[in-house]
Amino acid sequence: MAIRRFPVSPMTPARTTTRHRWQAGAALAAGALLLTACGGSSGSASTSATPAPGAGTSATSPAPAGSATPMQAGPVMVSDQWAKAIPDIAAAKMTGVFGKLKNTTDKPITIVSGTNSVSSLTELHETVMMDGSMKMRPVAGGFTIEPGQTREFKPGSDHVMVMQMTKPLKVGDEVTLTLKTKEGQTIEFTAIARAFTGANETYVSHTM
Ligand SMILES: [Cu+2]
Repeated sequence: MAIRRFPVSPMTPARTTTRHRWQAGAALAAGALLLTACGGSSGSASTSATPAPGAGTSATSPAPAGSATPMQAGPVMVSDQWAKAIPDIAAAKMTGVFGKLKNTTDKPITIVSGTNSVSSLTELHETVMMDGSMKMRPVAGGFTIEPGQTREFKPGSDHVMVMQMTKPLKVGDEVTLTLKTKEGQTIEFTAIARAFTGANETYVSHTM
């Protein structure tokens, strides 16, 4: 199994080309690093006790102006979209993009792939409990959104992972995602990078 702990670095460059199964919760520091790297992991209380930073209006992670303007993008209405700023890619060459996607069509859609404007690799990730800790991994089969339903992408849960970054993503920088559905639709929207420091503290405390 490709599972390891990472007391210092969340990921080596070599692993970014395959997958990352991270062991969150090993230590407070490890959890903080994980969030720095990926913006998405959680402890066992992920769905019940963790606030939703993606909501965009929480006190701990206020949205920069203009970062969460709802917009129609193909078959979905996108709202509260944001990306986690990565000021130092020496520690992490990836980040998460989050937001709420509402299927405004009358048919189910399944997001199966994507590209982004700041790196060469985009993955669709889920966060799952495995062997007693939370790990992120590419989701099998994509993300399905039923007609009229909203799927929220947020830290500690489903998210879009921007990988193999070659330069920092500073607060206020933009990431444009172009997602493709199994049905052939395109969902393109831009998320603005937000500092996630304050929310991290709350988040890690729940994680641990
Ligand atoms: Cu991820």
